[in-house]
Amino acid sequence: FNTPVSSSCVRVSPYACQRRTPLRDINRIFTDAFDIMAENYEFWESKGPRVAYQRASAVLKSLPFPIVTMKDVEDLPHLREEMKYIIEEIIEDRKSSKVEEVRSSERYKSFKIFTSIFGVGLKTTEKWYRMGYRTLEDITSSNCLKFTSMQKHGLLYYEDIASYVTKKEADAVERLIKTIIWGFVSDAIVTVTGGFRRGKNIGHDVDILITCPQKRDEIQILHKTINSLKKMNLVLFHDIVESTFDDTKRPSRYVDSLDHFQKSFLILQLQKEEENTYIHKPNKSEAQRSWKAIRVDLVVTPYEQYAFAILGWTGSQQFERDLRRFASHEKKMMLDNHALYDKSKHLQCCELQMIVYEFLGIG
Ligand code: TTP
Ligand code: MN
Ligand code: MN
Ligand code: MN
Repeated sequence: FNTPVSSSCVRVSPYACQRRTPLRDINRIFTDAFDIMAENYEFWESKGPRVAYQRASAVLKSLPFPIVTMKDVEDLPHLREEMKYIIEEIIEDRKSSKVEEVRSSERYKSFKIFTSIFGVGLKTTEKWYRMGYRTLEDITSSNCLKFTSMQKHGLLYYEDIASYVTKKEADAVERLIKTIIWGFVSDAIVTVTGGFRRGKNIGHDVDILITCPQKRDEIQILHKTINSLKKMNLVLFHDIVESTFDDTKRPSRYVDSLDHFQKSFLILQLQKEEENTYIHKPNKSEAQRSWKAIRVDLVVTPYEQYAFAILGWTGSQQFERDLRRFASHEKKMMLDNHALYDKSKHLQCCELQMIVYEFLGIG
């Protein structure tokens, strides 16, 4: 037996990067509720409340004990009164009326579907919703909507992409990409990041970071890799974004800003190794195919920025946000996916993210 952990002996840091968060979330009933609230605020583009709910959800995800009474949450950071009210409702009748109202609202349901289409963001979703579209069928059967190439492919492989990528499939993608890249740069470093690096066994895509010690060798890797994948007929869609990194510029102060690495958002065709690769019950067309469409992000970085890129691409979103907030508020430094900046000093060449942690004083 494990010693039961109670709320009275747990101190929770206000920074996600100073907390240990178990993979299995024992307070899922509460965190799901908060995640829905956060998502809904995101759909309304209300950044403040969205971040507040994400932060509160992350606090609850780190708890080593299940919430049973209001006493369990009274000393926790980032929990606002309205959030405590939701917790109270759930403790009392297993659900919150406020959250159920959101979950069943037409707007939330449509936004959830539209934003889950690869290539469709909030702007497009809002436009479609304003035009009166509500379901996926409304979108696919419309004759007056124009789609980008990304969206066309997102709709074409919607079911595959909406079903989760399993760890096994991620491993297969990793092997494939490594074999190709090592064929032309034998000392390239290839690392799976994102949710899988955090130990999750499912994800919505496979995030892969690539670098090599030989300076400037990395520049051709992405194009060569995609050409090889194309020759093998494995590319269903690709979109290459070239690097926009400018080392004369300071990092963005904005903690949620994106990075400037060269990258590609792909849909690859992966041969099914076994029958049961779907978490959900596969529909007819999926079941008939011998392959599954998988979303893959490939990111190429200069060698001296690799540690920061790995750190930034591992997530979770809340961990990254708090790591940056911690660096700036507690250490007066700036951290982004490219470097850690100490005012004028420019720290790079870190081989390991541990060095970054050490520098920030995080255990
Ligand atoms: P995601 O792949 O969106 O998320 P995830 O891997 O944590 O979860 P999922 O299973 O749903 O895929 O992003 C991975 C991390 O990469 C996330 O912490 C945000 C970060 N990221 C950047 O740093 N820069 C970028 O340009 C993008 C797109 C993501
Ligand atoms: Mn991911
Ligand atoms: Mn994601
Ligand atoms: Mn990704």
